[in-house]
Amino acid sequence: MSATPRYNLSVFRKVLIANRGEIAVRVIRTLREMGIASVAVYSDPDRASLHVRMADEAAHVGAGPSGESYLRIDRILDAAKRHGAEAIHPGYGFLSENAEFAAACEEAGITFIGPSAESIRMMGSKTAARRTAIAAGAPVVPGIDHGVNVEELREFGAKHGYPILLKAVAGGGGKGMRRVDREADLEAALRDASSEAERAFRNGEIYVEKLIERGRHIEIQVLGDRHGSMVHLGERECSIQRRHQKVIEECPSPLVVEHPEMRAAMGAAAVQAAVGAGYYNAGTVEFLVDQGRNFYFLEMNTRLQVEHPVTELVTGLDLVRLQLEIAAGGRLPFTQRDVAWRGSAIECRVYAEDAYNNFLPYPGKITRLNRPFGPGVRLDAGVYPGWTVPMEYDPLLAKLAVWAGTREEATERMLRALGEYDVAGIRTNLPFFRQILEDPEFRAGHLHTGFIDEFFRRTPPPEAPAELAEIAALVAALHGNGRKPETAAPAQAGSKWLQTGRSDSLR
Ligand code: MV4
Repeated sequence: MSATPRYNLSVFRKVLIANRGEIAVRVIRTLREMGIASVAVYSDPDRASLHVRMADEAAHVGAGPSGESYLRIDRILDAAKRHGAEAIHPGYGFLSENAEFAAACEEAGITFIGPSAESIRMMGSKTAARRTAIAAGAPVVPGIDHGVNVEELREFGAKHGYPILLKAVAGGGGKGMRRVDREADLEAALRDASSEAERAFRNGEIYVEKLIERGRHIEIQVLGDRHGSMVHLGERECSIQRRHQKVIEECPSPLVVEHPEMRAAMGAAAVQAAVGAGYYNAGTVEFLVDQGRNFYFLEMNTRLQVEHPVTELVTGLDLVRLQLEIAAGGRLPFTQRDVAWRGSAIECRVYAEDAYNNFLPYPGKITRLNRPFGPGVRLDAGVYPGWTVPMEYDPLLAKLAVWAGTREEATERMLRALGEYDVAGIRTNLPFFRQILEDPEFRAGHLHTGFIDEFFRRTPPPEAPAELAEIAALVAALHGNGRKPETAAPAQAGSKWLQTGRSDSLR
């Protein structure tokens, strides 16, 4: 008896995932649904990781530090060849936005599941991206589209006024950014930004934009095939970030719900910018929206994003499946008119970090894990009970996403799911989400890039869990100071909580 033939014999038979953790698991799941064999790669500390257990095959690619494993182009390609993979999905992070890697894949006759090396390279230069957006007719923040010196900065400040924002040409994700409020601070700020950029990207070039305060970070998902079709899949609101790490994302944006015409306007601008870059596969165009609801192109991410599940929940599409079909030369199976948005989705990024101690990474062994299930709950996780979260990598454990008919219902559903979520052995940022979701400003949809800062200033620290209170009581008893156990731990957490808020962002 032969197995039932799968529909998509024209896609790939075997795909290697050049990543780890929850995103590798995410990709493996779609590969399995499509009847495509999966090859995981792993480093020494990832030998027993979930993605390795779930894949059909696995290849060891080196030691713990990513520079010796997940960033080794030669070893990844070698693994793909040895295992007979026809294509590589890069996930996010690691080699996903490395033009050299995309080129090396194609050179080796292996399909890179993403855009061309040329598109990656172009968008990797934030000034080239600005020029492309301008040429395509997308609005950009007033700025200078090339690396600048202090004289050019002075001139820009005098012409446009302060505050201004220095940014790294090779940057992205907030590294090498400096807010400047007055001309007297320019020289030192340029020096700092440039040396930070040099260290992070080995490129110290800096450009400048007018700073938009309390803007909203709203991004548009785009999807293009290699036959010239491009659509947008609507927006994600990502304004809730701390230290340029997104914490909560949602679709739709509460602002777009109030002003529905914004979706088509931002969508059209994103599609124009992507078409202008000769883009194909999945990509994300980031916009900043000011208080007058003007939107400006910021940059384009040439990969699948961490927060893609909220778009999937609301559009009903599988972005990884579409990425695979497009990479295999397929046409987009729908047009812009067919894309529909239904309900509301929210995602929380669950990290192994101590919400009571300045969000310090807190890896270790997961001794107990009870996960949320039920209506409208989606959990993209890369962990299992008994597994030790390694300290070498980003401590993202899981993405908890919920879908419901409205934002209010989604918020209640998230709170319910968070209540079911129980992790022991390590610390997580789960208590922090409960507080944000109960925050009146969050509930009202009043989101902006300064949200977390202001939240820390107006919100008392979360109640420390019972264990912490018990330890505090024990310590208090040992010292015989007669302090009330209930107040000891939260009071201590309180100082760290506020300290976190103070050091955060650009407002
Ligand atoms: C900005 C900005 C305000 N004005 N550019 C952050 C990362 C990168 N993608 C671009 N980012 C920003 N660029 C101008 N001209 C605000 C952000 C920004 C941000 C700044 C501080 C704290 C949190 C933020 C979250 C999203 C975007």
